[in-house]
Formats: sequence, C-alpha cells, structure tokens
Amino acid sequence: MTIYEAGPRVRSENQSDKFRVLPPSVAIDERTRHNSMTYPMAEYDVYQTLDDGEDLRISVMKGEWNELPDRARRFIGKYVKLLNPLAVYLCDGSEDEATEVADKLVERGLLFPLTNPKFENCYLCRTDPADVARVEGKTFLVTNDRYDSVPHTAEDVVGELGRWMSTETATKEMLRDRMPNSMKGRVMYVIPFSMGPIGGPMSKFGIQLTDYNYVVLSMRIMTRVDPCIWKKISKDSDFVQCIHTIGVPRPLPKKPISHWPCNPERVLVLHEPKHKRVLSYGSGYGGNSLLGKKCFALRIASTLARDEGWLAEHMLIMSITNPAGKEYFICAAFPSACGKTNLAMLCPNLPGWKARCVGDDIAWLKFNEKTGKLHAINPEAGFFGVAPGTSSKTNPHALDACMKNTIFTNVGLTEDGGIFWEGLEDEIPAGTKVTNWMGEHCQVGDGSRIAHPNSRFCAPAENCKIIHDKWQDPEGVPIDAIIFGGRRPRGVPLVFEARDWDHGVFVGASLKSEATAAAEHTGKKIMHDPMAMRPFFGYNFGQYLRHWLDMNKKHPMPRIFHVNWFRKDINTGKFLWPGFGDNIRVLDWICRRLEGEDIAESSPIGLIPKPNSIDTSGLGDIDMEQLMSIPKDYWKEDMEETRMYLENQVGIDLPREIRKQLDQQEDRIENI
Ligand code: OXD
Ligand code: MN
Repeated sequence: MTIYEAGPRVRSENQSDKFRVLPPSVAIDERTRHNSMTYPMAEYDVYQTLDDGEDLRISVMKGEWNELPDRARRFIGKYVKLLNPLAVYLCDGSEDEATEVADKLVERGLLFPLTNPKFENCYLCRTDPADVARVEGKTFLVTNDRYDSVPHTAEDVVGELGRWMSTETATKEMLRDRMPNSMKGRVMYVIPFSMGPIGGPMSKFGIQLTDYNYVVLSMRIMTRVDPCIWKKISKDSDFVQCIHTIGVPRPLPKKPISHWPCNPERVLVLHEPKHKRVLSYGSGYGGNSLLGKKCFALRIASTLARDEGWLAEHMLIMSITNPAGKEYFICAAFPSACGKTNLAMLCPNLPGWKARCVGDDIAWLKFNEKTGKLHAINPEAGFFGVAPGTSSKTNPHALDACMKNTIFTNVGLTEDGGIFWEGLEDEIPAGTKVTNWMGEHCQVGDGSRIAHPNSRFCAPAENCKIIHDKWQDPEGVPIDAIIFGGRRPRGVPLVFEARDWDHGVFVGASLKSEATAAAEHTGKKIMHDPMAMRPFFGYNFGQYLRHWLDMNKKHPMPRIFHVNWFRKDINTGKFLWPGFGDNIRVLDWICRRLEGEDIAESSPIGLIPKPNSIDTSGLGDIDMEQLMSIPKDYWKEDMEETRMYLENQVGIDLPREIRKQLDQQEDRIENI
C-alpha cells in the first residue's frame, strides 16, 4: 500500500508557476477510507494566490482549475486553507458525474439502488436518526446590528422570528472553533449552480462547497448545476457563497450511524446577508445542507429582494385554467408540510378545469414593467417533498414524478426493492415485508412507524407530468392572486378574501398553523408562522412587513386570499372539507372574484363567499355553514393572542399600517 503525504500547502519558493499544473501530491490514505473504496488520485496540483497574498497548493481531483474565474478560485482557495480537504472536485453537473458519485455512495452503503423495475435510477438513503430535519434552534442570521436581523421584542420575551448572532461570535463559533480542518481527509466538492433559469433576469448564481457527496447528488436535482456558470460569474455576475461541511474529518472518531456521518451536537447554520454567504456545519440533511434552498433562496434572497425591490417567498406557484380556457397564475404560502406540493400538483375535481405546476416551495416575485404585473419564478429545479401522506389519491403527479432519477431519504424499503411510507397502504398491501427508515425489519400494517414523518423525495421538476411549459421562463409567470393558508382545525373559514393589500399583508402576518415535522418541533400545537416564513426570514420581520406594504405603493399588486382546508367538525373531529382535488372549487371561487363576480360579502375578517357561491355539486353533505362560520369568541381570543404575539415579537418594528389593521379587525369582531 502506498501512502503519499500531502505536499506543503503554502509555497515559499518562486512565484512563477502560479498557474502551472503540478503533479499530484495527494493520494488517499487507504486507512482513511470506508470499505476500501477506490478513489482516483488527485489529477494535478496548482498554486492559488489567496486574498492575503499567500500561495496555496491545491490538489484538484477533477475539473479545470485554470478555467475558473479568478474570484471563484480565490473563494475556493480561502476555504481550502480553512477546511483543509484532501483535494478539490469541480462538479460539472453531468450524468456521468452523478453516476460516479452515486456508485461511490452505493459502495459505501449510504445509498441503496431501488431494484424494483417500476423505478428507474432511484435510490434510497437513511440518515443518522439524529439528523432528520432542519434545526431552527441552530440557525442564525449574522449582522453587526442585532436589529437588522430580528425585531425588537418586548422585554423578557424570547424572539421567535429569527435568531441573531454577532459577527464576533459567529467568527469564533464557526471560523475558529468548528470549520478549521473539518474537511480533513475528505474531498471538497465545488458546485456551481443557478437559482432560476441560468442567466435569467430574475436568477442568481451560487457556489456551494461541500464535503458530502449526497449533497452533490441532491443539489444537482434541486438546482441547475452547470459549468457554464463559471463564465457568467467571471463576466458580470456575483455569486452567493455557500460553504457546507458535515464536520466529520477523517480519521473518524466512531463509525457513522447508518453510514451517515454528521455532527449533530455541533450543528450551526449561519447566514451573512452582507457578504452573501452561508456557512453550514454538522448536518447533511435537507435545508441544513442543500444550501440553495432555504438558506439562499429564502434567507439570503429575501434580503437581496428587499434591497433590489422584489420578494423571495415560501410559496408554490401554479396555474389553473377554467373551462372557458382562461388561465390564472397563483402563488400560495403555506407553512412547511401543509400541502404546498399537493396543491401545486392539483388534480381538479371540477369538470373542464386544468391545473399546472410551476413550483412547489419557493417563489421569487418581481414586478414586470412589460406586463404591468408581479411575475414569479421558481428558483428551484426539483421537488424536495415530504413523502408521508403522498399517494395516488392525494397527489398522483408527485408519486409519478418520483419514479425516475429520484433520491428518497428515510422512507421504508419493501422486500421487492420499492419504497413505502405512511399513506401508501392502499397501494402496498398489509403484510408486505419492509425495512423501516432505521434499517429494522417490519411489515406494512404491523402498527410500527415505517417512514420518518419528515422523510423526503428529491425528484427533478421536469419529471412532473403537469409541469407548466413556462416553468423555466426566465421572465417568470404573471401572478393573479396570492393565497395564504395553514392547518387550522378550529374557527377559520374555508376561504376569505383580504379587504385590500394592507389587510392582506396583515392576514399574512397573522398566519398560524399546527406544528409539523419539517423542523424539530413536536406536538400539534398551533404556532404562529407569519407569511409561512417564520423559519426563513433573512432580516428583521418588522422591516419585512414594511417592504411588503411598500410594494403596493410602487406597483399594482395581486389580490390576497386566505384558505383553510383543515377545519374540523367540532362534534365529530372529522375534516369538514374533502380537500385535495376538491380545492379547485375554492380556486374557482377565487378566480370568479378576480373576474369581479358579486359572490362575496363582508365579514369581520375579510370577504367571505356568499351562500351557495362555492360549487359543491356532487360532494354530498358538506356542512358549509360550519365551514364558513366565524365564531365571535374564537376570533376575539384569536385577535387578542395575535396582538400579543405581534406586540411581543415585533414591538416597535411593527409597521403602523399593521397596528391599524389589528385595531380595525378587533372593532369589527367586537361588532359581530
Ligand atoms: C421544506 C420545508 O423542506 O419547508 O420545504 O421545511
Ligand atoms: Mn418549504
């Protein structure tokens, strides 16, 4: 066995061979490998001059270092010095690359190819049970001034609308205590990616550095990874710096659980809007590690959006076409795991209607001078959907989209090489042998939990049969309505329309929902989730509301609605509304409102449907009266609680327009 020693990283002798390609100084030490895999040796070494003038020797395993733009080389070089990886691997996003990386992960035991012939090029992955969701408690915004990140809360109140860390603490915690040498013995993958169609006027570039090849495969699905981005970055575009490490240098202190190395005790996810930089340590899962998603496309992008006059929101984008052939584009903001993917891929239960999906999780919205409307793009290229509950009844299009080129994480594996999660009981018979998300043997229907509640499918958007022709339109699609919603078992009617833009912003600011499994929360308590963005604000929520309110002063904005598919009968506890494909009936009402139909009447909380104005034909017995009722006691309490929340959480940063809306709504409720 040959063990090569890494050459000195810092060069002391002559400077002239800066761009000379040198023979490789690195091979992987056999003892640091899992399962004695064969990694290729580094192809060549280069010297890179860093911002501090130092020349650093870098081993390149794949890709043409000298073709990278200077600022990208300096950026990568800076983190090679800090993180000290074995070598650098410049990703090109190609099929071959994905196959090579996936094969390595299969060899290592992290990925299992699905052998069932129904699936094409699909894999299952299981994580360490300590790394299964976004970790909101360890996610921070880093700014010099605390109140650039979070609002002024009332005294003794713990802020819930973002977490702030000072620049000094962040530097110490991340750059001094965690990151140095954290990629030791590992390969640093360099991923050039675009959020939004490459080169589009609403799109933005990023470069992610990661030591986790599962992340490479997932980023390739969720974003547009393409080496042409290097050229664009070199010319005129900036990029968001995304630095991710699982924080497990080699040699490993202990064998990773489920072959999923991570460092859950030390997880830290930092965002520095000023530097357009995300630093993530310790977790390989979802929003903690696929930095293009929540970290870039929501937290960093929302600050860019404020500065540049647009919006970055936690919203699906869809189109619906009525039987007369008129198409409407809608954005809808629901908290995590409240059915955004299901609505985005709706199968309408009313004859003649057609629905198309543009995006299922994030929308970037910008006013378009040509059309005079707010336009939206989906910055992502894939779906990272919550698996449990997805079935051919609830979302056949999502299920179908998962049949090829998909990575499943923490779902069950059936004995015939397919997948199982809660919700698929009608498609996979009871008694089928399965390995659950923790690798234990069990059977469908034996009462045990098979998939983790936050288990996911990561599938390319192009797989979706109802993806809209314009989903990649760089100019986006023109938005006709914005919808807010949450899981509200009590008191909140099926649908209402905001009185005007300011009232709509207030409705969004007051958004609440039952807690879900997408983050570390447990239980079913009703939580505030303003604008469905509570975990994703990139700056002070008071200023965020100010920005929303001001949008309407500059340009005409779409009408705003609120929906609740989840109201329960107070006597039986059963859902009052069938939901899913029947939600088209509510969207139909919304579209008719957009056309100016006189089908709404004023209520204390907004404009509600006039009796019989929602098409319930063929639904049988629906208790519309209960579904649409606005119980005074409930709403009085709700408003008091909302006032308290906004006063406590947003304090002096709460815009006066929102205070006015609170006062007015309280008065209207008092007069019920
Ligand atoms: C998501 C989330 O993963 O909202 O989309 O948590
Ligand atoms: Mn989401």
